[in-house]
Amino acid sequence: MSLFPSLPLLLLSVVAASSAETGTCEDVRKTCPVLACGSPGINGFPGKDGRDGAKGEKGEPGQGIRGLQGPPGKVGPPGLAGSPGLRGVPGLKGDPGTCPDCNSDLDASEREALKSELDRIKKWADFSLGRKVGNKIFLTNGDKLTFDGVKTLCAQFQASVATPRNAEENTAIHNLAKEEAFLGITNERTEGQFVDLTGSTLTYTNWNEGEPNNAGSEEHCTVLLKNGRWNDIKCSSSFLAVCEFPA
Ligand code: FUC
Ligand code: CA
Repeated sequence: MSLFPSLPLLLLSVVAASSAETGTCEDVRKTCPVLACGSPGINGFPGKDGRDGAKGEKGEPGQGIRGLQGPPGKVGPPGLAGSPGLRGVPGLKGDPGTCPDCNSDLDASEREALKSELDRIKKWADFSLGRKVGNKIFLTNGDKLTFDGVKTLCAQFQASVATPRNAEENTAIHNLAKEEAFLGITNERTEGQFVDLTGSTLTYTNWNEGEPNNAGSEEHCTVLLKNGRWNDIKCSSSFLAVCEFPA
């Protein structure tokens, strides 16, 4: 059993002691002066905790050393698109346009006059150049170019690289060309199969003895030799440019 009395018993003894001090002893003393009072009882236990007090005022800032600055935060989301810029300055005036049908305002007699003028100029050119064969005319400007260079040059004049379709055309080119000239014949697409520049199989050939031999495995173009026969040759070499025009 505990050495201490139970709580109700303890409270009872405190009340009894207090009552004895405030009332009964004085009363006794008045009526009985010879009777001595007892000593005061012991203090009771502290009461229960009171309610929380009102919140105090904010304290002074602390005195500790300021910490290091932290790393930057994450990148925020992109902002909204801005408003359109100012209108640019107007561009320069363009070149005059072409209009193939714009001569339609010529009357019939004017068109007839132009046509006959053109025919006379063509006859003059044929007579002067003397290289017309069938419906073709072969021309050179004397340039020596790579095969791609010859193709580009001829295309600039709505012409194509000279391509003899028969002995007569071959002779016409031979008479015109005083040096070895590229012909419009290659096997760039399929080794061993020479074709014209439209990709069509040749119906006329005039290879020199032992040609085409694809020397060095890099001869995919064709030149007209000084003897009038053909040799396969490197396309990157430069030879005379001869173009053929419809006449
Ligand atoms: C012959 C030709 C070649 C080249 C070389 C110099 O071998 O077949 O194409 O012209 O001579
Ligand atoms: Ca060859």
